[in-house]
Amino acid sequence: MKRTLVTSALPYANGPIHIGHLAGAYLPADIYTRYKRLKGEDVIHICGTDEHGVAITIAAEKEGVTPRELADRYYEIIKKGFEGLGIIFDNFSRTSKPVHHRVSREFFLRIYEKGYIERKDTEQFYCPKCKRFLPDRYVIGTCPYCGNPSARGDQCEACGRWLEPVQLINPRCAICGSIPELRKTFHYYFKLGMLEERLRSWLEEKKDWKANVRNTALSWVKEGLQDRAITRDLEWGVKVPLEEAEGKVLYVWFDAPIGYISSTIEWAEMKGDPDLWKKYWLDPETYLVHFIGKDNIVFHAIVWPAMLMAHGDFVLPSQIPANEFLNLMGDKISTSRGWALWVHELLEEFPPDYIRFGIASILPETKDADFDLREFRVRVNSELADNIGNFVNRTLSFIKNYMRDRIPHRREFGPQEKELLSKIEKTADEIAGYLESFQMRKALRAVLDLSTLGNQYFDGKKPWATRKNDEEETARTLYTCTLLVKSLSVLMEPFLPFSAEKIRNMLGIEEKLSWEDAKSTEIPSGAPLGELKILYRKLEESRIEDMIQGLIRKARGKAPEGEKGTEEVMEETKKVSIDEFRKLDIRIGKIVEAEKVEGTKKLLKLRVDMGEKTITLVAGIAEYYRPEEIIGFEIPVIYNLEPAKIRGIESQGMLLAAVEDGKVVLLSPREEVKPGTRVS
Ligand code: B3M
Ligand code: ZN
Repeated sequence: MKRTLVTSALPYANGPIHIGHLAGAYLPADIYTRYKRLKGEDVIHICGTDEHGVAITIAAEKEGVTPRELADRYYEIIKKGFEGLGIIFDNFSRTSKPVHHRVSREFFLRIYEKGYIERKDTEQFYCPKCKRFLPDRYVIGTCPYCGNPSARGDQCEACGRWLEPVQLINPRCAICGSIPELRKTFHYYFKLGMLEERLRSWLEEKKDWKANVRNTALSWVKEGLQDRAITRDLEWGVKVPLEEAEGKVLYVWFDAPIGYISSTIEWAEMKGDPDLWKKYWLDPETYLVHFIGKDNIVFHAIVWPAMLMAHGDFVLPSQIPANEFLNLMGDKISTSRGWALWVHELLEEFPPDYIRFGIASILPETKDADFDLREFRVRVNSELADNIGNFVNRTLSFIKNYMRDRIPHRREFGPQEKELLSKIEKTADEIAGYLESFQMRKALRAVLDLSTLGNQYFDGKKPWATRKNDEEETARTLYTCTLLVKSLSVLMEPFLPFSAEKIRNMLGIEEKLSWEDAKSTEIPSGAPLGELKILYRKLEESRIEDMIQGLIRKARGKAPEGEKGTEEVMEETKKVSIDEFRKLDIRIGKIVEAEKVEGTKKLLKLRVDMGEKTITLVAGIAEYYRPEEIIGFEIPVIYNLEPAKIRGIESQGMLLAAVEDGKVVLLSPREEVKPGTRVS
């Protein structure tokens, strides 16, 4: 039987998980694993937190805690978030655990002994003020490739390139801002060049990979692979297992992927069968699938396979279905700007299946996607509530109300039933095919289409009419609908596990169903239904609008550099004193220029004459007003608001407008006044 080892990228334990992370790796990985499990295949899903490296130490320094304290805190938050969403791991480990340190050191030693690692003298930045070496993100400067002035020493966020700190132009210490000096040190280099040929032909063969992943990796290999330092002068991390290397730890991108192995080993130990991990990692028949976001492609498709090749014992990845990025409301997700939806917060707003559904239906599988809360609401209401929810609830309530609450007995199927049943069978295979090839969106679409067919069948058969004079026909209809309800509960389970279980409870099915059960034409006839519950409630517009306003307020409350941490803006509307109100400097301004903000659907950039000067505002009104029609409008502006960077543009105030059911309506004085006139 096919054996599958699924991994999801190990999240850094330096903050909670947001929807971008979910869309990149965790949700598709969970959908895939759940599907394999329903198929009855041997599959495990392995993950854990990535707790080393400069991403952790910098965050810890900023919060004034130790790296361990930081990691302890976020490990719990991240783990709880996944649990709340029903993302199931067979093991969710931590790279700070002894087992991981041991396995990483053994890995290093093995490839060191095989000659793939070389010690080299080198120069490295050292901050004379902080009195320490500055690896990776401890240095910021200008990217030598694209000119981004705030590139980090390990990677440039603007152009995506993997950098060495010494490549930066104008380097500065990220902590104190001093100009660092170069000091002599030595490091251990992984001789990637030795594996270049092997990597290239291995990648060439991966014709079944997603094009973006294979092309990116191949083009990088073709540029030629340089030796890379895989150690750092740092306290926090996996100690280099060589006596001469006192004070050095492994580079986080060297030890982190080894976490996939150490987490599997820990899992086997916890199961009381310490050798169990071997059948996953040592048997070449294992199908190893790494779910990641696209920023991790080079490490998973080049460096990690090279490490595995150098080591020699372990299986190589079979698939790396990397997803593209997810944006939020037309703008890039940015934790430092506060522009993100966090899992733990979303779970307070919505049932987990709503969140899973909202993201699964727009997964960035082939290109970047956008999570828009308004579209999310429409989709939940029309697809979950009006389509699946409606079909399940109308079927089961009919049985409850008119069929003595018992699942009807099977009758001979007519042509319509046969057609529907063959459609169910075909769709189940189709969905399986989509899931096998990582096309989760299409798979979900097919589930929804099947439910649409169910609704059409129900409408066409009119059981509410036939029940008055044709018991036979009514039973046939409801038997068939119930079959489809059961099938849906199986086919939707990878996406909507909580509702799938609810449905089975309503059907009174206690045993675990398998993928094949989606196609069977058997249901527990004569059995009473469980307690009926509304499957999905519609989302109200006002709730979504409140969330959007909260998001905007939060992003505004953030310092542009995000230095302040995640302080929450008070959300509840409290009474304000007259003094508090007077702090607001509201004035009338006149719009003199307006243009769309490139790459967004909702934003306009305005130049507003305030009398004494002209200021720039970024406003989310592009869906309601065309730039040319608002020139000359007079609008109230909060004039003394802390400026905020929106899409790289400094917005120097905020316009006030009426928001009616989500629609923005601009306000103006009844008669024209001079620009700069105060509102009080
Ligand atoms: N922690 C990077 C990230 O969170 C990294 C992934 C490691 S996977 C082995 O983007
Ligand atoms: Zn760059």
